Amino acid sequence: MQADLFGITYPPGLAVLRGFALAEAEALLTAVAAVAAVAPFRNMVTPGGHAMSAAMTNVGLGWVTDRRGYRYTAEDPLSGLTWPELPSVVRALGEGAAEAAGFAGFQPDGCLINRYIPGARMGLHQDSNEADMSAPIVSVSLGLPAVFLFGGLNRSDPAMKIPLAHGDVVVWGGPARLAYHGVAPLKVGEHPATGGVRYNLTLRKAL
Ligand code: MD3
Ligand code: FE
Repeated sequence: MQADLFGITYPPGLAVLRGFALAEAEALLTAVAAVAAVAPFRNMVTPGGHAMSAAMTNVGLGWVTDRRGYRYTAEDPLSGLTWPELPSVVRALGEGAAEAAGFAGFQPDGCLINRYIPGARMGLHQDSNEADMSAPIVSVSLGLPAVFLFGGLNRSDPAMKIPLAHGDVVVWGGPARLAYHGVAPLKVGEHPATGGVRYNLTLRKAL
C-alpha cells in the first residue's frame, strides 16, 4: 500500500488514477449529452419506494431500479428502446484505466451514468447485481468534486473518505469489488466543464 498526494493509503483492490480522464473529459461530456438526448436522466425509485437523489441514465446494458428491485436491462423502461450504445470514447477509457490498474482484458458491456446536483448523495451500498465479480468496475468523475465513502465488506465497517475531482478515475476490483461505498452530499459549486453538477460514469461487466 502506498500513500498518495493526499496522504491517503488505499486498501488492496482499489486504484485511484488522478486525472486519468482529463484529456478525454470534453469528449466524454459530449457523449453524455448525446446519450441524455435519447435516454434522459431520471430519478429512479428504490424497491423501498424512495426516489434516488442522483439522476441516472445508461449505455449498453443498463442498471435500473424500481419497486420490483434492482437489475440490468437491455431496454430503457422509459421509452422501451434499447439503451444507447456504449460510446467508443467511454469504452476506450474504461479499458485503458482497467489495464493501468492491472485488469487487462476488461470487457465492459454497460455504463451507468449518474448526475448529482447539490445535496444529492448515494448511501452506502454494494454493487452486487453483476454476474461476474472477477471483473472490476471503472468509475470516472466529471465536474464538481465529491467526497467518496469507501467502507469494508460489512455495512458497519468504518468508511474512509476519498476526494474525487474532475478527470479522476477509480478502478475497483479483487478484494475491493464487494466493498460498501457511497457518496457524501454534493456541495454547491461551479465547474467550468459541467456548471453546477457532477457526473459519474461506472463501466461494468454486467453479464
Ligand atoms: C466500490 N457510484 O453507481 S463510483 C454506483 O460516484 C456508485 O456515482 C458512485 O457507487 C458515484 O454504484 C461511486 C465508484 C464505485 C463504483 C463501484 C464500486 C465504487 C465502488 C464497486 C465496488 C466498490
Ligand atoms: Fe456503487
